[in-house]
Amino acid sequence: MGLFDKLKRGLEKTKQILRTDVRDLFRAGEILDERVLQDFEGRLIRTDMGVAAANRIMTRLRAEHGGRTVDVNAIWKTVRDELVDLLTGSNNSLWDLNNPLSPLAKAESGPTTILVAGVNGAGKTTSIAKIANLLQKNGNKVVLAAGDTFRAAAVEQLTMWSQRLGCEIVRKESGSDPAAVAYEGCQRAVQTNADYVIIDTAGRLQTQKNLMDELDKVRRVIQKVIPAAPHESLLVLDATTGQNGLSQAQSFTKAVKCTGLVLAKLDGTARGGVVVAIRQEIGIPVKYIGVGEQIDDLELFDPKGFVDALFEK
Ligand SMILES: Nc1nc2c(ncn2[C@@H]2O[C@H](COP(=O)(O)OP(=O)(O)O)[C@@H](O)[C@H]2O)c(=O)[nH]1
Ligand SMILES: [Mg+2]
Repeated sequence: MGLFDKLKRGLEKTKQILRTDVRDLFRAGEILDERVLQDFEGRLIRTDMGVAAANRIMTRLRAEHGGRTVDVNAIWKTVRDELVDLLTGSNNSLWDLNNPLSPLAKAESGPTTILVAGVNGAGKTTSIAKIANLLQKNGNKVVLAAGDTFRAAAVEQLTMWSQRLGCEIVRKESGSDPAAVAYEGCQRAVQTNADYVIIDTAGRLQTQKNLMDELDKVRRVIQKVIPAAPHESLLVLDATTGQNGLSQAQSFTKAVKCTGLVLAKLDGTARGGVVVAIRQEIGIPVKYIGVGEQIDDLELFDPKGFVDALFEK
């Protein structure tokens, strides 16, 4: 099964609401009145796109089609266009879809540092392995730093990935200071002329102040080795947690600065529409999506491709 098929499966429920439930709503030749529009809004919200996104779509629909004779194709085009705009965000300078590394910031010189955070089980360590794989496939040398020192199993998990990838890993015994591991990871990356260093961290909740402070400490300490670090600060979200994960992510990004999202497990949810809600309500670009447990199951997020998949039969 190809990556695109996996994504499509993850969108099944959302697609079903959009296609089946809405099919009879707009009748060609009738006048598009407020009753139909409100009915449509309710269905949009049920796709997990969230209220804010649904509102934006409705505003545009009203302006462009309200009170006029229904042209079903034109209505769908408006919905699709608005969805693409929503997912692209305000800065239209989206990355180059032909270059899977283009969403990632790059250091002017020396190793680029990527710090990865999120709640427990979100998919951080797996996503790190996938990103490292992507970087290596594109000719980069990568060092991993096993900064989740909270659980021994986490260090083992990342070590196993590093062996499969054939890249260096910096690790310490569990219970060590994660900032120290991150520091050494950066040092090692500089010493070995690595292109990237990716720092894993233990799962944490935005409400755990000491753990959020710990993330700040990691940032401060790595800046002693690489002043502009972290160049990229990725928040990994579990797509299967839907709207719950959303509010959690909102507070998380308020507590620590994030430059991008990785939305993991999009293959495991039937409600992929949540991507729209996440983009709209968190205001940070979704850079990659995880569509499986294997090393290649990572895709560059493509708003237009995503919307096409949503409306494809
Ligand atoms: N189906 C699926 N499973 C994933 C994906 N990403 C991670 N996982 C699984 O989710 C579980 C937790 O992942 P892990 O990377 O250990 O999460 P962490 O605690 O945030 O580091 C593991 O069983 C992973 O295999 C994904 O994109 N799709
Ligand atoms: Mg982990």
